[in-house]
Amino acid sequence: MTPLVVALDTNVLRALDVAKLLKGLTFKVGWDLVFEGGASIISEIARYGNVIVDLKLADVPHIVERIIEKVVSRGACCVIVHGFLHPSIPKGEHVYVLVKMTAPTLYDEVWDRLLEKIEGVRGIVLPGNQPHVVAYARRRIGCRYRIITPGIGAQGGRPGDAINAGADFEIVGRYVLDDPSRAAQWAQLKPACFDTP
Ligand code: BMP
Repeated sequence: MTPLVVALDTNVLRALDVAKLLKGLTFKVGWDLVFEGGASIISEIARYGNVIVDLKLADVPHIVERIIEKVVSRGACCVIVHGFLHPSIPKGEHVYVLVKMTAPTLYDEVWDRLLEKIEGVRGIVLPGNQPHVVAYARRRIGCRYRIITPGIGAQGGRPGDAINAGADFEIVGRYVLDDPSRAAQWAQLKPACFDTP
């Protein structure tokens, strides 16, 4: 499977067009699209490929768990949850934990400690515009969890650099939305450990 997640941060019609055009890839649906299209946009996009829902959840466990259940029942494989919730992050195969962001945040001071504590989830989100961070994390966690990485293209990361550093999938929004034919740049790349998102 192509190790690319297309972040559909755009309007509903454009998102559906891009998903149709790039059928079979993985798509990320976030607040922007959910506010535009309602929660049903998740199942609409899921007709064209795997869907990761990125609401960057940050609430008490029973609320986060209820939202995960609703999102998964609409056809998403998984959901991104804020890592600062640790140790109250719900576990499970549907959960991706945000460990460090592409922009400067307080995660920069704790991400390596947080990394050591993550367990029982599907994977983690790390900044693809910082391949050294990805390489460090992959060395630490081995192939226990997936690593998916935004920050490619518009935020400075080069296509393939995070995958070569140990990521499984790169998350790309504007660079691919501006010209969907650029998705071909990921066709020959191989994920470090997992070939499903
Ligand atoms: P773009 O490729 O257009 O910069 O979009 C990046 C996408 O990845 C956005 O959907 C954004 O919410 C997400 N993202 C990010 O940019 N940095 C992070 O640290 C975590 C993210 O989920």
